[in-house]
Amino acid sequence: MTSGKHTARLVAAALLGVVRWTAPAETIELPSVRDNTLYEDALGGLSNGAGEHFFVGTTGGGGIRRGLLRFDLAPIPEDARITGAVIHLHLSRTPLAGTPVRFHRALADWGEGDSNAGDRSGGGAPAKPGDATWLHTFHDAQFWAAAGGDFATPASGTFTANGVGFYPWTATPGMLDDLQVWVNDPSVNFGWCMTGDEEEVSANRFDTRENIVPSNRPRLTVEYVVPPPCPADLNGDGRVDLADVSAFQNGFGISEGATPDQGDTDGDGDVDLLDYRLLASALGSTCP
Ligand SMILES: [Ca+2]
Ligand SMILES: [Ca+2]
Ligand SMILES: [Ca+2]
Repeated sequence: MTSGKHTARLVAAALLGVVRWTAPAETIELPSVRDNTLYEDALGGLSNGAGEHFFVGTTGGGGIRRGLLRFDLAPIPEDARITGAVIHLHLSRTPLAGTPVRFHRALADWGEGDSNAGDRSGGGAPAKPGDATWLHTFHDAQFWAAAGGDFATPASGTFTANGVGFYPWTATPGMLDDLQVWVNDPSVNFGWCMTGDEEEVSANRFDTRENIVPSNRPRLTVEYVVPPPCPADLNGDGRVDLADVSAFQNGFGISEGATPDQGDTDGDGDVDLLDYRLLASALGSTCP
């Protein structure tokens, strides 16, 4: 492999978050902790915080619906590297197959009050205190910067709904980025705002965490690895010093299967100058 290709592979691996630390990947399953629907409404008076469904798309009457969905990632260590995720949703009613469902990173906190639209949930119910609405993050005193919710564009991931059923959607790289940001800084985890086709009749009805059937409720499985506590301390004596540099020199050039004690400080399986950069930046420090 030429050094140019080698470097390109390293950069690609870093971008993809590919890691091969000796610690095995952990998998955790998390339930939705909050979900709601933004019902297009100039008065911001509709919500469905406690209802059994949320909506994404456009109703037969032309009203836009956007879903809000949040998972609490606190069980995952803040220094974990997210390596994969699957979001599990149950679609329980749809006007047609083949509609897009987009996940956007929500940019403001939002609430879930006691409103419950029951069987007529497509139309929403009068918003209750603390509910998210088309205008409010928390009804009736706190507002989105923009009507219809504050969320990042373009979407982090787009999928296609093809009729009623269970959807295990494998998180896209953009969604893994969202999860990584939220794990590193829980204060900005406002979950995803989900949008659909806002031009055609397309309102997909998904089941919420309040759904009477537990297996229909949204959940997220996340795979992650936790880095060794002090990756530059190659010999494990609690300090990063010249003895570690010496160990690195011995391992330098290993192209695959390297372990941390051989100098693979970044966990990608080889021992190269990227590992030395991490070692050099920690030189002289003691481990926590
Ligand atoms: Ca809810
Ligand atoms: Ca050491
Ligand atoms: Ca390496």
